[in-house]
Amino acid sequence: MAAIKLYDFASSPNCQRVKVVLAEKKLPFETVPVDLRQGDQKKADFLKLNPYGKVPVIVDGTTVLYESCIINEYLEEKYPEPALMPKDRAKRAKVRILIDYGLAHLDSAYQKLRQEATKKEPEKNPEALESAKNEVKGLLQRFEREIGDQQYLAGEFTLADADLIPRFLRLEGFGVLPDSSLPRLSAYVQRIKERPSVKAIL
Ligand SMILES: N[C@@H](CCC(=O)N[C@@H](CS)C(=O)NCC(=O)O)C(=O)O
Repeated sequence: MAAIKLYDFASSPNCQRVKVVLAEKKLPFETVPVDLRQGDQKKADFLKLNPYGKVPVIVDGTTVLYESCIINEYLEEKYPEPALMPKDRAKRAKVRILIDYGLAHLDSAYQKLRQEATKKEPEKNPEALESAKNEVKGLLQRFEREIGDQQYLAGEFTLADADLIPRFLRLEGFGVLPDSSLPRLSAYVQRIKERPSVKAIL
């Protein structure tokens, strides 16, 4: 079986979530670097693979796919062992709700925070940054409740953990996590960082 090709930019969170799943499933893959700073993702050859002009893209035999969460669903279906989705249909739906919450529902607050956190000095605005952090922390309470006394977001390690860990790592970088108002989520992020699949993207 030819190795899966991953068109990758090392620090891209969207690529990282695919790398976590490839590693969890121990699937051999080769990375094809795409230099986003040079605009490689907008070149004609790359646009043939992904008309959106973004990474990640995977090529698995004759299958070419983009959109990181969709790639991960494909990998789960095609390479079902070890399973990263629950057997129960309703629980699988719940995993997808968590992913949607963390990536889509939380996104506008996350983007606001990212904008504030990455401003350079004289534009920096400490009040606006604090307020953006607090808004995200409020939304993260959902995960605090979901984790409860479980190890991972949906009990066992699932696609929810793989898909959301790059975002939680960014939130650490922005100083939102760890936080005393989010003790379970903070401990969870430390715990998940011990998994070899996550260590590999740190
Ligand atoms: N929804 C897409 C987003 C992909 C995405 O935004 N990739 C970024 C890197 S993290 C990218 O390629 N940006 C380059 C650009 O937009 O030109 C996914 O989940 O794969």
